[in-house]
Amino acid sequence: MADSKPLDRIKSRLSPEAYQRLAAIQNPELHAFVAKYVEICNPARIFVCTDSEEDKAFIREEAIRSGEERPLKMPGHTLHYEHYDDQGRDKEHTKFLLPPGVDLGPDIGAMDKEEGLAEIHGILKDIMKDHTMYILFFTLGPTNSEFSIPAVQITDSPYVAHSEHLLYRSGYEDWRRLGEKARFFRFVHSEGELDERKNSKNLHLRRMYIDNENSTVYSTNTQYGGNTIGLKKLAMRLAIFRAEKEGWLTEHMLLMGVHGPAGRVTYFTGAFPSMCGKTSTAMIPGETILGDDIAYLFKKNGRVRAVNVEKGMFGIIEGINSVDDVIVWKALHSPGEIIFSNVLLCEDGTVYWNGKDGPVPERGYNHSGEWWKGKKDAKGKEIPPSHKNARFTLDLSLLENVSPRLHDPEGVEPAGFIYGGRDSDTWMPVRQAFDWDHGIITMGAFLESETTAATLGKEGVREFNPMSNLDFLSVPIGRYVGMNLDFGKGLTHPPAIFGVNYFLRDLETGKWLNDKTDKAIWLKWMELRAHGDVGAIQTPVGYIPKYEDLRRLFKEVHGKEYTKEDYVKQFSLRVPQFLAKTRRVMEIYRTTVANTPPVLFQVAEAEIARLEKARAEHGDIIPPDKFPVVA
Ligand code: OXD
Ligand code: MN
Repeated sequence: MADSKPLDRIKSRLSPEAYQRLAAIQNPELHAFVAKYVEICNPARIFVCTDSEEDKAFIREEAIRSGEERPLKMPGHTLHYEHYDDQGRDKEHTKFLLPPGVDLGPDIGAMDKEEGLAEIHGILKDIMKDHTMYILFFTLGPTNSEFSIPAVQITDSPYVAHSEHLLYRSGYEDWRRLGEKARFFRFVHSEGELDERKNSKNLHLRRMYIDNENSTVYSTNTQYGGNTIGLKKLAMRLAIFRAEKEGWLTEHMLLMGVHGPAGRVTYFTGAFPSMCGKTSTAMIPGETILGDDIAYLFKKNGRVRAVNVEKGMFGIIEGINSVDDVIVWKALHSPGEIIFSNVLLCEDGTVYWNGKDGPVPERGYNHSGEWWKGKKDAKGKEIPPSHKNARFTLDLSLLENVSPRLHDPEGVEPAGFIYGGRDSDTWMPVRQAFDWDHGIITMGAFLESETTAATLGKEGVREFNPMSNLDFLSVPIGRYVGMNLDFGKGLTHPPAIFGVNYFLRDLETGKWLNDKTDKAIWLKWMELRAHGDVGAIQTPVGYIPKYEDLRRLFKEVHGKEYTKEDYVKQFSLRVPQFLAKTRRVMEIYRTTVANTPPVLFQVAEAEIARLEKARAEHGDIIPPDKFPVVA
């Protein structure tokens, strides 16, 4: 920017306090950015937020005063709605703005940068003329940590600002400390014009445009968190881009402590596509949570360090009940700051969501307006009480299983990485890779999952989703797989890699083969394996548990009898399915992915050869006892 004093350009629009707050951060690039978007968006008022409780309270009050949230009976609880057609991530209109000559491949939405910038700046012009602009400062990752990234969010939605206070660490003081050194991410969001229900109404102008080179993301005419909360899925794309340049990883991963024998706590990360068990795994009773969505992974002195980018949870509420989700259930029924979105408001002032304990109410109010049992939408489809992608937003400190290491600036060292998708017919419930490359390739890079309501579009379609991260990739897939493979090099203590599947069905009856709570057992087994405390069975696709170890764990953890019959059904190797999957995904890498590391094909071919050999010896479906036990 030619102007050396950008703050002075907008001084007349700022209160003395707001001016002072911006000036106290000595970062000319920040000042130029803020001035530019004040001039373009032309807000009616500007609020610059610090880390103080008073400022956070102001944002909360604004959310209610504006009508974007309404208070519920329980102290601290509020309710928010989005437009009926604005209930998930809009993949179609989420695009990278690419300079000429840059290509991210056919799976990643992109457009010409100049064209995209012109379009988005046109949309942003005067968009805040009736709104307050909130300017917020955060750190992605713990404050005062070498692993964290500073971020600034401009938004005119107090709901978005409020959500970010629950989900991210306030970073105004960190920004002041860093001054010019802050290599920051920046986000500009406007919900645009609102209808009488305070919902974005110009959905035809819903856009999420990502400019990697300038670490900037624009989001317009939408309110759904996955499209608007800049620090969540939008920042993730910027972080992947930066991570590639610097040799670290940004992953769609939970982070948790699994409690082993004699008080041992072992840390795990876990990558699952949206709505495939990531949050419920991180919330398993008896274990501790550090995060349920996004982790940064670094190498330091030959070891992996992991931090949760967030400090809160934007969780899916559907199906949460008092039996399966004891800890969240308790938090959702206690006073504390929680935003519920797109659930049913009942006549008695409480909320109801699909799958909650108790009878379905006869009527109420939800994302479709007045609601009654049997109500249909414009397409004739019955509207459930709450949206399938309805959410709750809270600070992890409201959960009794929060880890004391959550804010550790050094992060934690994971002993295992877990990859899992929604797979009805192939993967067994849990298995361990032979080594780093085998795990990254056959469990991470070959992950497929059936689509869910977290994104707009058809559900239940099997999709290729490497590391559960496809929706957020900002570098071409082949290079991203390469980053993951390279990350393992030079590690003195590489994490063990596991693949899990909570969604396996019986081949004949189509029935689920596992209970929701079985995942607690797989975690305990992985914890023991990460320390070499139990042996395993070596199959062509990795190590699987021995029956007696699982039987003991089921008994100890759930007091449950685990039968050999169940074990054999769950852990038999389904050779035709594994072969088909391996070939299907190899074909994708061969035909649509540029620069796939050659080792991917070698490892997959070797797996195919092992599968073919096993089939020749034992047939299509091979029970575990046909394979050798190893230490
Ligand atoms: C999320 C998602 O909200 O992945 O975490 O959609
Ligand atoms: Mn997610």
